[in-house]
Amino acid sequence: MKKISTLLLLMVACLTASAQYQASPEILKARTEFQDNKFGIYIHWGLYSMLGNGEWVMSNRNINYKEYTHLADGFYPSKFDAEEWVKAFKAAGARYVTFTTRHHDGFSMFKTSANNYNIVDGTPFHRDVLKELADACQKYGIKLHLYYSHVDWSRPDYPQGWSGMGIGKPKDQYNYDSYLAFMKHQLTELLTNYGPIGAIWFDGYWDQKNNPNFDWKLDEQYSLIHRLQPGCLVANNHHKAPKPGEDLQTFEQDLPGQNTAGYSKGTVIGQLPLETVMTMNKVWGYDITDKKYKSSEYIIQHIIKAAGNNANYVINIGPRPDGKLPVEAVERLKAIGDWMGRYGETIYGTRGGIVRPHDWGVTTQKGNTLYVHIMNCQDRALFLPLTERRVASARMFDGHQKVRVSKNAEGVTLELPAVPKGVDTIVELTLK
Ligand code: FHN
Repeated sequence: MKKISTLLLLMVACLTASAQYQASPEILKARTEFQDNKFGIYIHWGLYSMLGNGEWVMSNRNINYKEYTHLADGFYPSKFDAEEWVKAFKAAGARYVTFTTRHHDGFSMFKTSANNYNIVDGTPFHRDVLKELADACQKYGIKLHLYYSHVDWSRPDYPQGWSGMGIGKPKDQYNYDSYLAFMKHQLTELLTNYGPIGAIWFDGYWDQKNNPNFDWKLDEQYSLIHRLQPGCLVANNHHKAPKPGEDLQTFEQDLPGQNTAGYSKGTVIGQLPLETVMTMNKVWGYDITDKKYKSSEYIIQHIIKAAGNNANYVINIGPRPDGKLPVEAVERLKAIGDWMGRYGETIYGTRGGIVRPHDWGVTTQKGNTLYVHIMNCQDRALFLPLTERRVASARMFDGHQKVRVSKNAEGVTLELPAVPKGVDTIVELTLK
C-alpha cells in the first residue's frame, strides 16, 4: 500500500512538473532550427588532453585529485586557433559545435569567478578559449552549444558517485546545496558572457545511479537557463526518456532505437528533437595511442542514417594538448565537407522520410520531396513500401536521369539505371 501511494505521489509530481514546462515560442523556434541544422561537431578538450589517455584518465588511473590540479600549471596550448577550428568545422558542413566547458575532472575551460581552477586564472596560457571560440562561431555563423558536467572529481562538495572512487577526494564533505550554487553561478556566466548559446548539454546524471533518491534539482538549473537565454535548448545525456524542462533527446554512440554501445538500454524515444553523438575514434578526449578512427564513409553514412531516423548527428574530435585538431580528424572533416557540399540539400532542413529506415538505407524528406538514400543494395530494383502518397516523378539526384517507377498495392519499385555503388546513391522523388 505504502509502495503504491509513493508511486502515485511520484507520478503526480512528474505530471505536475511536465505540465509546468511550457516550451516558449523562442524554444519552439530553436528546436526547429536545431533539427534543420542536422550536423554538428563535438569537442572534448581539457587538462586531460595533456595525458593523452582520454578524458576519463583521472578516474581510470586513480590519479590523486590534488596531484591532478598541477597539470594546470603546465597547460599552454600554444597552437590553439579558434578561427582555424571553426573554419574547418564550417567547411565540413557542420552547423553547430558542442564544446566541453567543464568535464568531470572539474577544470573550467573558460574564465569563471567561482574559482581559480580555470584556463584563464589557473594556467600560464591565461586566454579564455571559450570566448575565442564563441567569437569565431559568431563570425562564421556556427551555433555554439556548451557541454557542462554535473560530475566533479575536483570538488569535495560534489557528492561521491560511482566514478572517481580512487582519486582520494574526501567522501564525507559533500554538500549539494553548495555544489548547486557553484554550478548555477557558472551557468549564469556561460549564458551571460559568451553571446547566444544554442544549447546547454548536461552530462553525468548517471553518476548517482547507486543513489536513486538523489535530487539533482534539475528544475532550478533548467529554469535558470531558459530565463537567462529564452532560446537556449536544454539537453541532458542521462540515457533515459526526456524529463520536463528538456528540449532535445540525445543518444550516445548509437542512432535512436539502437543500443550497440550499451548506453540506450530500454531508452524510450520521446517526442523531442533527436541527436546522436559519436566518437571519431574510440574515446572522446585526446588519446595518443587511439588510432581506431572511423572512416569518412562511415561518418558520412551515419550523418545520412541519423537524418533518416529524424535525428541530428554530432561527431566528436579530441584536440591535442597543443590546441591542434588531430590530422586524422582534419582529413575526415575535409571528406565530409566534400560530400555535404554536393549533397547537403538532401540532409539540411529535412526530417525522417515517410519510408522508414531499412537495411538498404533511409529516406529524408522536405515538403513533397522524398530523398531515397541507398547505401546497401545489390540490385537495380529497389522496393519502397510507399502507399500513403503517389509518386509524381523520380530522378537520380546526380545527373537528374529519370527513374522508372512501377506501383502495386504494397508500394512502388524504383528501376535504377545501375546497381548502386559508393557511399550513397540518392533518388529524388516528387510526391503528390
Ligand atoms: O563520461 C562522459 C564521456 O566522457 C563523454 O563526455 C560522453 C559524451 O557523450 N558522455 C559521458 C558518458 O556517458
